[in-house]
Amino acid sequence: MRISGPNVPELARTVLGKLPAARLATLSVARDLRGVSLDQGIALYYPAPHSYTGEDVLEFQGHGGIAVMQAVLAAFVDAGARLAEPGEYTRRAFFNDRLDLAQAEAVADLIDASSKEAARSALRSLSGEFSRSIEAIVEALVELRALTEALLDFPEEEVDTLHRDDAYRRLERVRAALVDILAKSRRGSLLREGIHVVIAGRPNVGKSSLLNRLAGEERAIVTPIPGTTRDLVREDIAIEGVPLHVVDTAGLRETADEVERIGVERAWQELGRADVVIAMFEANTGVGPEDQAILARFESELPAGAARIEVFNKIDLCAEPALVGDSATLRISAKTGAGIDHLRQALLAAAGWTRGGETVFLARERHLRALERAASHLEAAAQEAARWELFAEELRLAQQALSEITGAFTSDDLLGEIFRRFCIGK
Ligand SMILES: Nc1nc2c(ncn2[C@@H]2O[C@H](COP(=O)(O)OP(=O)(O)O)[C@@H](O)[C@H]2O)c(=O)[nH]1
Ligand SMILES: [Mg+2]
Repeated sequence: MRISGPNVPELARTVLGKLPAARLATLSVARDLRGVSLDQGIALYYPAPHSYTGEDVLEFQGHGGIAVMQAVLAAFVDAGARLAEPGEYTRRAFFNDRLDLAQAEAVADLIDASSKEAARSALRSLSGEFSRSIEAIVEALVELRALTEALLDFPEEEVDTLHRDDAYRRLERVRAALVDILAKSRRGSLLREGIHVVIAGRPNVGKSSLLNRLAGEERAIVTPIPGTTRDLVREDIAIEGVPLHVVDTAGLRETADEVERIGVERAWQELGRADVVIAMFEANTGVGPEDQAILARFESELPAGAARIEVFNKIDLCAEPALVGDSATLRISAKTGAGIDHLRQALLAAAGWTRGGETVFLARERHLRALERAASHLEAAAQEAARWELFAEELRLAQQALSEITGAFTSDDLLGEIFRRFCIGK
């Protein structure tokens, strides 16, 4: 249980009988207002400002169990405390300057992390590494703006080339730094959001078998009967810590069967939202006319940025299965598992994930948009040769976009939105 605010000393005296010494684990008994013992546990007192929220904080560790916990909670509430709202501790930490906004978001991301890699990136943001690299750019921008203000005071003819060159050199450095952060953030956002992978192809090529193989369990029904899969089957898997949302679809074909027809429609809808499409064929028959028709329709139905991986399945039925891992097209057997590791790597590569221990920032969509906006303002500034007013304005807008990330410049609506998504007690 965690309590924060100026009344903490008084609440501790009422419920625990005493205020524990600062930061010293203290065996305490919690009692209700009538003096009935409820639980015995460890109390910890963190006087302001050296606490998570920056206020006086008391933590009580009881034995657990819902009834006991609720009784102790009720005792604190009877003594004058109120229940916390979702994310309220972190919100107070933000308003008391214990954390900036990107760090506050990292708290939620750390709790929600679905893999070790995502957790590590969230912790990096929480420690302030992401914020510091943003701040560094903001500082460089502030210097550049000051320099530009000085240039504004002179008529263009009198601005010496030395100053002008200096301004452009600085701008280029800031742009390069921003490009670097953006790349790290885009990669990191894959860890947070995951990749939407859709398996598609004509009936019976082995799509459901592949989903099961990737999932490591029998998720979708597999039979030799074409048209077995009629609805979407979704499965979340992780490759090297990157979450993949894999969707198996009904085989794409014209059909008179009403249920199957709806399934095929859903498959096309799902394809329209894919990050990566696995286009599946049979290795022993190759790309036939039905496959050609599907490929042709891909051109108009797949989203512009979607990556496509062509996979030939059932190589165990082929004469020369040795061709596994051939670079251009992937040859696999969903049945034996041959080539599946290559496919896993291809999926990560198609999504833009690069292997290795490099730094990535577990950026949110919000951060990416702000970074992209800043980048486009800097781009615009670079186009403004010698119109210093416009140059200065673009720099100002870029700085503003970046400041939204750390919360130096953020609307109340956005703050409400961010903290509402926390769980209670964080
Ligand atoms: N020999 C062989 N058979 C496969 C392979 N993958 C799938 N099959 C078989 O092909 C048939 C159709 O598979 P299924 O996964 O249901 O295909 P879907 O219609 O594309 O989902 C089933 O009988 C599977 O056992 C493979 O790699 N090798
Ligand atoms: Mg199927």
